[in-house]
Amino acid sequence: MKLTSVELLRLQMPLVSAFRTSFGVQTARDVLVVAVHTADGVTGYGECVALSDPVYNEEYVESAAQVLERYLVPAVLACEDLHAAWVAELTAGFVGHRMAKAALELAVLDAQLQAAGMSLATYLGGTRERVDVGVSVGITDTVEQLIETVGRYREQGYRRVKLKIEPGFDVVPVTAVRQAVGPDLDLQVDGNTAYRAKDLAHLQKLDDLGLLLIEQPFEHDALALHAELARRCVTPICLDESITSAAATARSVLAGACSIVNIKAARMGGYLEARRAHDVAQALDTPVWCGGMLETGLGRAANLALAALPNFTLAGDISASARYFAEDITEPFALEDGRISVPTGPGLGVTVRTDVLQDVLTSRTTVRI
Ligand code: SMG
Ligand code: MG
Repeated sequence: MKLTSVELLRLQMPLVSAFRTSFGVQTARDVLVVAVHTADGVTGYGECVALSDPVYNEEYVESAAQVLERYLVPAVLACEDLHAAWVAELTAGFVGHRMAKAALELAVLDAQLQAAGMSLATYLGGTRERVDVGVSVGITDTVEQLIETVGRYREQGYRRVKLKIEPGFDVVPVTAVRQAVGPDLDLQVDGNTAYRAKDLAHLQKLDDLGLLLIEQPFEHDALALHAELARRCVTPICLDESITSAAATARSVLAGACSIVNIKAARMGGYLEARRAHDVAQALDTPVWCGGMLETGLGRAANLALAALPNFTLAGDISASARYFAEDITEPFALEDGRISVPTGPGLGVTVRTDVLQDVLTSRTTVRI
């Protein structure tokens, strides 16, 4: 495969409701989409999930756009016989910027699989037609609002709910939700690195609430601290921000820092590395689930394909399109009895709605050799 040009599209997409985490509030997504054009006339898409600011990890949308334009895209455009599996190698000389690399790799993978007539789920080794999904609920001003929001999502059919927590908004609201919903709803919490060693004893109080897991309370490199919490709790510890590669997956599990892994392909440089992380976790008898970054239908399609792999045994943060956007840039994904269908068409298996894209497009940069 030979690429003739690569476009970097910037989209401004308002969220249907504000999403507050321990690191900030998201009210809209400033999305970067990579579109690769091949000499054979195929266009492949990859969504870059970096946030507007470097608050989840060190990347942000401007940094991703810049490193793609200046370094990553030229490295790939120069290749006369490109294959998705080579994108990581061709860009390995540029340190970090995994979300930017993942978006480029996904666009190449989409083009390659469209040309081959194969779906991403089939290529990755997916074994399910529909996957269990959950919903991630942001921090609210009051406990009443939180209970009301959880109740609304439950009515929509979500059977697994993740509650965002932060110091000052944890044991009390989560206990109140557990009392309101009863023991049957699968509940989990996510601290997004907001806690420190002094909070160990306080976090242990979450252990009585029948949670599925406690996600990333401590900083990304605090493996020993997560291992200490794991020793003190019956509730499994799950890592998100720490999992930057398949090797980090093995390191974290073997250190006893987690017994469940949140797999986000973009955080580890792409869907091919995510598949390796899935395989490593499976070899270590560690279940995984698919994380989310408030993706559009493009990233959501790829996440559904990934979540079809056999060791994705827990519901992912892959909610219906309507939970995020009034209008998505692809056909929307709907919830069917707590699940979403995995796309079956070639590549990502979704179509970009050019009319919606035009409405939300804020800039377009074309990179040629
Ligand atoms: O895509 O439904 C979604 C959001 C899931 O909570 C979610 N993601 O730490 O797991 C996480 C967060 C990171 C993104 S917050 C803007
Ligand atoms: Mg998380």
